[in-house]
Amino acid sequence: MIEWIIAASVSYVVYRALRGETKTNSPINNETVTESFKFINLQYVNPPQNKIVLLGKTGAGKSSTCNALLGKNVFQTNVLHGATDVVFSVKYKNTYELYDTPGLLDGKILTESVLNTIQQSRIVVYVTDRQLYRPELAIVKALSSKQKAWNAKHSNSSRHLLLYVNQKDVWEQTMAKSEIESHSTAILKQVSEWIDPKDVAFGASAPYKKGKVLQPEIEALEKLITKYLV
Ligand SMILES: Nc1nc2c(ncn2[C@@H]2O[C@H](COP(=O)(O)OP(=O)(O)OP(=O)(O)O)[C@@H](O)[C@H]2O)c(=O)[nH]1
Ligand SMILES: [Mg+2]
Repeated sequence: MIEWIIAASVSYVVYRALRGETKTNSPINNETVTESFKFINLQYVNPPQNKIVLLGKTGAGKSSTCNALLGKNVFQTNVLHGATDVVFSVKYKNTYELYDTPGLLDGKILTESVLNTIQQSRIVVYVTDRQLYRPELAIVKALSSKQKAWNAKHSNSSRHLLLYVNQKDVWEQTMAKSEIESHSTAILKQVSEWIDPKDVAFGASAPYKKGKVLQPEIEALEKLITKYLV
C-alpha cells in the first residue's frame, strides 16, 4: 500500500510538472491535524436548507467541480493552491444554491463561514483527487456521525454526505488500469465506515490533455446530487 501511494504521488507530481505546475502540497503537520478536529464542534440545530456545499483539500478541484456542475465558468480556479479564499455561492437546480469553499489543510483553518455553510447545507460533497489524508478522514467521520445523529431524529429532513473523487483523467494518464482499480478500491475502503459506496462518484471536472482543457466528466456526481435534491 505504501509503495503504491508513493508511486501514485510521484506520477502525479510528474504529471503536474509536465503541465508546468510546480507548486505542490505542503506537508500536513500536527497543527493542521488539530485544526481539522474543530469539525467535532459542528452542531446541527436547525433543519437543512436547499444548499449544497463542496469541501476538500486545497487544489482537489472544488471550484472546477462547481463550474462543471453549472456548465459555465463562474468560480475562479487556479493551478496554485488557495485560489478560493472566501465562501461563494451561486444558484443551482431546483432552488438549490451551490457553495464553493476555501481549501482545507495546507495550514488553513476552518472558518466560521465554512462551518455555518456546512450546518445549513442539506448536501455536503467532500472532494478529493487521491486517497484521503488522516485529517480529512477525521473530517469525514465527524460529518458523517453528526449527519447520522440528525437523520435518526428527523427522517423528513435528511442530510447527505457524498464523496467525489476528481481528476480521473490524471489517473488515466499516469497509472495502469490495475493501479486505478486498486486506487479506487482503497478510497472506497478508507471511507466505507462513513460513506456508502453508492454515495461515491468518480469524475474529471477539468480534464486536460495535450495542452487542451476537455469537456468535464461530471455525470456520475450530477446523478448522485440529483437523487438527493428535494
Ligand atoms: N487534469 C485535471 N485537472 C483538474 C481537474 N479538476 C481540476 N483540475 C485543475 O486543478 C487545479 C485546481 O483546481 P481548483 O478547482 O482551483 O481547486 P480547488 O479545490 O478549488 O482549490 P482551492 O480553491 O485552492 O481550495 C486547476 O488547475 C484545475 O484546472 C481534473 O478533473 N483534471
Ligand atoms: Mg477553489
